[in-house]
This record gives sequence, structure tokens and C-alpha cells, in this order.
Amino acid sequence: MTHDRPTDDHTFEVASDGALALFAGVAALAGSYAAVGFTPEWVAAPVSAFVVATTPDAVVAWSIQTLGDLGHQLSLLLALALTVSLFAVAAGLGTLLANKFSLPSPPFAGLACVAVAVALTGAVTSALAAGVGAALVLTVGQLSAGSGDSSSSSARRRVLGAVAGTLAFGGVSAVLGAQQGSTSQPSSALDGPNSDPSGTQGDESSEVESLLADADSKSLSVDGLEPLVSEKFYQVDISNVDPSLEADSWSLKVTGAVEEEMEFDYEDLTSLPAENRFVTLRCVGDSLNGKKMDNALWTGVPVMDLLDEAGGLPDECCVMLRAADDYFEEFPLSALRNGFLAYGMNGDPLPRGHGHPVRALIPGHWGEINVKWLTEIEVLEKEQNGYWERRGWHGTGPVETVAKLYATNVRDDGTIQVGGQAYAGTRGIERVEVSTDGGNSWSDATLSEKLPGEDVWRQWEYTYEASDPHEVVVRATDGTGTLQPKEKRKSFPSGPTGWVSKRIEP
Ligand SMILES: Nc1nc2c(c(=O)[nH]1)N[C@H]1C(S)=C(S)[C@@H](COP(=O)(O)O)O[C@H]1N2
Ligand SMILES: [Mo]
Repeated sequence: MTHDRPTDDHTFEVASDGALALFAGVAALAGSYAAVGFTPEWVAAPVSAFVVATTPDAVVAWSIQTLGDLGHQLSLLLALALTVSLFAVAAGLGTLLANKFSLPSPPFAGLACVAVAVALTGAVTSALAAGVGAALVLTVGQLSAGSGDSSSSSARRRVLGAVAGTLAFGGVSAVLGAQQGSTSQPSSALDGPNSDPSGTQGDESSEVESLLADADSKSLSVDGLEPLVSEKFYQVDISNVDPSLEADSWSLKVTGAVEEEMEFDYEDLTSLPAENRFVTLRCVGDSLNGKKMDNALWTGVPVMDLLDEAGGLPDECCVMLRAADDYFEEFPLSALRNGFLAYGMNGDPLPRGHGHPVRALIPGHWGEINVKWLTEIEVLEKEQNGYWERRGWHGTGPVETVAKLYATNVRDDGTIQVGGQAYAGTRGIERVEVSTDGGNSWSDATLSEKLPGEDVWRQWEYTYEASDPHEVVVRATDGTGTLQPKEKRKSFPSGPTGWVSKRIEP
């Protein structure tokens, strides 16, 4: 390497030390992921929670409206970068210390990473794996350096070795970590035929099956339109890494302005007679024709079945529901009285992303008060703001009526078919009308048959002939006979309104 001048050697070494520490940081993140997957024990989880907690409310509000899901991804990316930096500093300091006393640096750097990881998560396996990752990559780097002719070329080999090591280790970790996700599938009362000694489980699952079959047969078959039970249910979370709760150790506290505070466990809940309900959810932050609206068949018990057992609730003003991700939402007690505690979804245990083991479903209200990973029901005497209300939203009330326009198909016979879902919470949908001339004249759309339940959407479909470009407009009338307002309003702060329209060019 004739172009390497000796004066560069020191610079090379310092730079390669820094690069190595950085790769050790990446490997620590990867090692921990391999051990525990995308769970709260992963070293990035507390850093991500910190990022979420310290992001100014104004930035959160802006990000939801303008970036949507991208905001979540950026915030996770920032958390990953911070985590890597943290472990890079730890590995760097470990290396410096080891060098000072002429000790082998990889184990020292690894130990420093273990210490940082334990401080972050308190999880030993996750921390050890982080340390092993860092030490491994540093060792590969050292071995690759060999005893080179000049220290600049050996520094280069060191870095290249560490890059290769990090890529290999990171690849294996990604695979292992993803498997952690699937092996930690939630288990619950819905899991097996033997899990309920009372023998009601068989009836339960056959009721689920017949209800799902009913929904399937009532679904309109329109290309580009999801069936009445969503295939992919949207997800909205305040945190990047969801809580990972075990049904066995879960409990629900009832606190605050009650005669006697109570606590229920999973067994208490699932030993009550189960009910299956279709319930549609929509996020207050959904855009007018967005995709944050879905329907599922939920298994659980009415809130009052659980609370009545222990003497019921007072006639106070409101409740605060609290969750394992430090989420909290407040709303009127009257809404909770009709609420449902769900532990199953479409015949499966409630998935982790939707609140395993238990979530609340509050009929007709915006999604945000349907608290997931529910841990506490606090009865309040005075109103308080919930998580989103502190951030300027007003999303605790009943949903607005909406008719979404999802499918626009030009069919083989030249006709045009449009379709979507319509939802008005507990008011129900009575009618959907379609205009194909920008709102001058209206025709009734075909509606899917009603599913049982007091808070369920319906599909609509309309087929017509047209050859020139035109504007399709859709509007719904709810069960009280009220036509939805035409005026378009954005989602912040109290949910979107307006008639959905789309230009069609056949
Ligand atoms: N614990 C907890 N519950 C929560 C949330 C959350 O971030 N944490 N998000 C809420 C919001 S804003 C909505 S729209 C619904 C979404 O439910 P889903 O993710 O099952 O679709 O859950 C609500 N419940
Ligand atoms: Mo939401």
C-alpha cells in the first residue's frame, strides 16, 4: 500500500477504533434482539419508550397528521440509532479501559455492554446476548487485523472483519429474533379444547365458527373490498414496542371512587359465560377515506358481568382506563356500562398487537378509548384528561358517520362498480347513496345484510354505466335517519367528517 503515509497511521487507528465500537453497538442491539425478539426486554424498547415520552406533544400531533405511520417508523429509527450509540460508547469505554491495562478488549467491551443492557431492561438473557454480540464482533475484528505490514492496512482489515462479523451476526440475529416473536404467541382460554373444564369451550368455538361463516356469506364480493370481518385489522399504538403480557400473571384492578377496590385475574374473567360480538373500530386520527377502520368478532364478557359480581359501580361521573403501556383514557361511566372485555378475536386468543390478554371495547366510540393491555379501571369523581386529550385530541365521544369508497372496478362488460364500508357506531347504517355526477343526483347503493351486534359496519356496492370521466360521491344515512354532514373536516381534533368523493376515468 504505497499511498499510505506513516503519518496517517494514527488517524487510521483512532478511526478504526471508533468504527469498531459502532459495530459492537450494532451487534449488541442485534444480540439482544436474537434473544428476546421485538419485546419490552429488547434493549431498544426502553430507549424507544423514552423517545416517545420525550417527543413534544406538538411534534406528535403534527406527525400523526402529516406523516401518519411514517412518523412511527422515524421514531423507531431514532430509537435504534440512539441505542446503537449508547452501546458504541459502552464498547468504546470498555476497550479504552482494557487497553490501558493491556487486557484483552473484547470481553471488557462486552461486559460494559451487559452492564448498560441490564440497566436498561433488567433482563439478564437480553443483556448477556447484547454483551456476547459486541464481544464477538470485536474479536472477529481483532482476528482479521492479523499482524499486518503497516498499521493502516491492519486497521483496514480490522474494520472489514468487523463489518463482515456484524453483517453475519446481524443476519442470524434477525432470523432468531423474528422467531422469538412467533414462539411468544399469546395463549389463553381460547387456546385448546381442554382449557375450560366446564366444557363450554366446544359450544363457544362452534358459535364463533358459525358467526364467522355468517359474516362470510353476508359479505359482498367486490374486488378490492375487504369482507365484513377484516383480513388485516389496523393497529394504532402509542409505543413502538408493544407490551408482552402473560394471561397467567395478568390482573385487572378496579380502583378509585368504589365502595371496595377489587382485583380480577384472567381466570375470573374467562370463567364467566363468554359472549361473541362483532364490533367495528375506527381511529379518530383516521383520514376521511383512510384505512383505520376495521371489524372483528370478539370473544369476552360484558364489563358489568364482572363488576356486578363485586357490587357494581357507583353513579359517578367517569372512569379512567389504564394499560400496561402507560396509556390512559377517560370517558363517561355510562359508556363503560355497555362495554365489553375481550380476550378473543376471530376465534383466536387476543393477539399481542390488539391488547393481549384483555382489552376494552366501548360501543360506538372512537377507537382510542378501546384500551388494550387493560390493567386498571379507575372510577373518578371529577373529569380528567386522557393520554390523547392531553395532546389536544377530543376522541372519547361517539364516532361520526362515514361511507368509505374503497373499490372502483371497471368490469368486463364495461360497467363500473364502486364499493366500500359504511359505519355509524351504535346508530347503525340504514342507507348509502351514490352520485355519479358529482352530487347532483343520487341512487341507493346495495347494502350488505346486517350482522348481529349494536356497533357494526356494513358494506355497500353500486354498479352503473359510464364512459366519460366523472366524479363519484358517497354519503350515508345512520339508523336515526340522519344524513351525514357534507362538510369536510380533518381528523384533528375530533375525527374526520364529510362525503367521500373520487374522480373516475373509465
Ligand atoms: N393501551 C393502549 N390502548 C390503546 C391504544 C394504545 O396506544 N395503547 N391505542 C388506541 C387507539 S388510538 C386506537 S384507534 C385503538 C386501536 O385498536 P387496534 O390497534 O386494535 O386497532 O386502540 C386504542 N387502545
Ligand atoms: Mo385511535
